[in-house]
Amino acid sequence: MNGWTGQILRVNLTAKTFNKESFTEEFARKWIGGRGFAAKILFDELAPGIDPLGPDNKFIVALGPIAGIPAPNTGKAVVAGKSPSTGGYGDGNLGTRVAEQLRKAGYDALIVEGKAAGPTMLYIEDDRVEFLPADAVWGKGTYETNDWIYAKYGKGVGVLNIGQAGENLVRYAVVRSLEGRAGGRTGMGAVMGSKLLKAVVVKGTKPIPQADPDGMKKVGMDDLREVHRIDKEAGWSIQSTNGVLAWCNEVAALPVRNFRKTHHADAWKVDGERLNNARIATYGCPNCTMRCGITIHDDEGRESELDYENIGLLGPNLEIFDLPQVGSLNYLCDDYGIDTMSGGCTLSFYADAIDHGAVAGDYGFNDAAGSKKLLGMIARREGEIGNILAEGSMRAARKFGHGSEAYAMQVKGLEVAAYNCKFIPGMALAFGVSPIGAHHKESWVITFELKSTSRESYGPEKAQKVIDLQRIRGGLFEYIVSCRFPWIEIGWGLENYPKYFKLVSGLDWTLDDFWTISDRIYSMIKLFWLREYPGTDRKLDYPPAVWFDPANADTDGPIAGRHLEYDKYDGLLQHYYDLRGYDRRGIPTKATLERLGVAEEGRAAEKYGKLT
Ligand code: PTT
Ligand code: SF4
Repeated sequence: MNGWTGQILRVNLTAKTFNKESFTEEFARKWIGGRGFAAKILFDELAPGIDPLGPDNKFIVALGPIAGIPAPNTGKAVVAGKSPSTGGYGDGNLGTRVAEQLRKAGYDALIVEGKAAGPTMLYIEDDRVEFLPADAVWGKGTYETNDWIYAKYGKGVGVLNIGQAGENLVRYAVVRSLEGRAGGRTGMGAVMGSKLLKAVVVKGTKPIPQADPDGMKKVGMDDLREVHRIDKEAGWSIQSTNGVLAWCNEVAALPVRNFRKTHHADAWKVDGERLNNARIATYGCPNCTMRCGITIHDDEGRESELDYENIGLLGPNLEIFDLPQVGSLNYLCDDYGIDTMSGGCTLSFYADAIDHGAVAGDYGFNDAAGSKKLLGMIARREGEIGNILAEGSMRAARKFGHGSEAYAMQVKGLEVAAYNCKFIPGMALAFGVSPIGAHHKESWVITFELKSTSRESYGPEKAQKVIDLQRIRGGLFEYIVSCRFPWIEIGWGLENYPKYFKLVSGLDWTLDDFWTISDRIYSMIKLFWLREYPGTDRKLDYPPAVWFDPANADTDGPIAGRHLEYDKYDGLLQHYYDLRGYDRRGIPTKATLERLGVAEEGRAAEKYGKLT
């Protein structure tokens, strides 16, 4: 089957067995790969209500038709499972050699089931699968684990591994790869840990089936060079993702002091220019010619690779404006395998809760030493507070009480990315309706909102833009599986992706064909949530309450006195539902499901909430 290997590898850790399963062309065309495959498999195979940290959950690695093919930025993989942080569908996307190696081994996806009897490393080489003891690195960080694996197999293999946070079931533990990369902030590291799966190592030697391999090779190599040229000309990778920090500060969108403030006079100390000046090395994912991993020496002299999200949430949001100190917090998150974003938001929530008298504690903002100590306690679930914070801000708030849930910066249990939406309605909607919790990956509508339309508006144009971006970002790039940065950051045209798709699969599709796939996947993920949260309603799609609170409005700067308004937000949410064909509870209607080819899944979910 050109474009797909046509095989999924299913591994059972309890029984130490594995099967190679074929899928049909119809399945491939309907779900394409990556998030599409993962969501469909999880919907079909997980009984609603299972414990995400129990053996019934599944850990999935899913690739798409262009993943691993030499072409712009295709060294990416989706990791997915039922999320321990949200209890809904969860996934993440990370740069890794697994993308290429798993496909060369002959698989478009890996499904890991059950629970091992002891710490295990899964080794996959083409048709061979080995269940190897990982006791030597259980309890170790991801850097040491990576080195241990590389020493055994060399650096060419694909590796996914977890640190102490995943082992100890921290609900926002990530999966790590290639030393600088991390993914699955919805807790996919904890899903691995719950299965006693320390690492997955993959080596493949077979060709990836393609309709026109010579054509793909030529176009792919030419385009890699062209992307490199455009990036050099545009200069994006000089500051990479952190180029946005100064702008966020200027437009009052920076998270400062647990999102209480939106800008800070010291923000420049951790901006893109300072980051570039401190650069000691640059890392990138496989098949990438616009490498964005800017690495600096942290306060302890270790190498730490920093992105905007990591800096925003471990820096200004904790009122730490010292780049090497932020680097240290980031290094610890990487080594323990803690999501920098949820980790940063959970720490800032704790400091805020102490400030507001919800809990007593010896911690506060601008406390780098205390933050380092707490990250270690979280990773080990040490002491009462380490254990509470390992649960994330939503569950910690429920424990602390005193109204603290209002300023736990999360949606559906996943902490908010580094965009302070105190007065940015469209971006607040993007967080609210993201299918995995408050992640910016689905729809980064903020630049459209602040540059092309009115910030004040709660109009349908914003809801439409959120949908357009979801189709591209949470859709196309997550199921064809490649990095979206060439498109979003340097303007690499979307029309290139149907072109690559045709070269590998032989199918001549338009972008509109892809948008139908995106809408299908979003609708099915909504059904996944409905089954987990029976009787679900629109309140699940609301951003944190503090953004609506007049008492929390800025006292100075560009949005002084402004805040989100409930009625207007609710109207914006309704525009979104109407445009998507969802009912007032945010559930796709029967007609929508029928149109998108997911009526059968709708019937399977119907007993958890009547469809209209
Ligand atoms: C992503 C989230 C992000 S999004 C960042 S920085 W970003 C944080 N990175 C972390 C990290 O590092 N270490 C750590 N311990 N925790 C971390 N948590 C945070 O995780 C990432 C890049 C980036 S950098 C982004 S936006 C883009 N994301 C893409 C995406 O989601 N899909 C896609 N098709 N292409 C993308 N390209 C870009 O990739 P999650 P990565 Mg990560 C060290 O996965 O769960 O979605 O969380 O993927 O390979 O590290 O690259 O300013
Ligand atoms: Fe990886 Fe950055 Fe390249 Fe994307 S642009 S593939 S995140 S190195």
